[in-house]
Amino acid sequence: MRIILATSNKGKVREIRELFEDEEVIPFTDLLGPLEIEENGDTFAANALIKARTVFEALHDDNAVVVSDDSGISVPLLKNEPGIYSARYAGEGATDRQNLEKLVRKLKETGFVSTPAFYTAAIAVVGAKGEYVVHGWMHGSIIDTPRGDGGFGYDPIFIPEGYTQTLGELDPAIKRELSHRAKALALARPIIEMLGR
Ligand code: ITT
Repeated sequence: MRIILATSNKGKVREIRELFEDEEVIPFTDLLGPLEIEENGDTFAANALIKARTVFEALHDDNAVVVSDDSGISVPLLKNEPGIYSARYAGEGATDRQNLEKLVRKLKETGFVSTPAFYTAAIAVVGAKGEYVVHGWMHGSIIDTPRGDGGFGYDPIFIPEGYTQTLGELDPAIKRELSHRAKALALARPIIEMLGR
């Protein structure tokens, strides 16, 4: 089955490919080139739908099944910041490192060295036969000192529940099993298969 991914984030593309290793996974940019997508929704689900719909409409192919991922990290101590603003926490066009550094700075301001946090992923699946959104979560904590360079984004400061190492340090197989993305994609799989038939 062919899955078109509505994302430009290389970390997401890598992880989704690993989780769908028996399927053909194509980033939309390979087919359409760069596309301006305005993520102006106020939830992960709304933004995931905006991305998948925009790519589906641009493809003009009723057989296409488009999958998007809108995700982020939320820290209850910081009123659930950065949440849906995770990719632009340090400003529009900020790098993963700049966003992570801002979160470390905010955590340090509270005086805590560690605090609970969770990742959310909303996965939208859009095809000619319908539109669906599912979610997955991964709970754990963030720390004030990045460790390891595995994963992407906020992974060097995120320790999943039940572990002592960050996702930057842990074997990627552990993230593949536990992650918000893996959980949402497990729910999305039968939907993708149904829409792709
Ligand atoms: P697309 O919209 O093109 O998919 P994006 O990076 O802009 O790419 P989002 O708007 O969904 O995607 O922002 C997600 C941000 O949340 C991302 O930039 C990371 O900083 C963070 N994030 C999401 N999942 C993550 C993960 O598994 N590990 C680390 N950081 C993650």
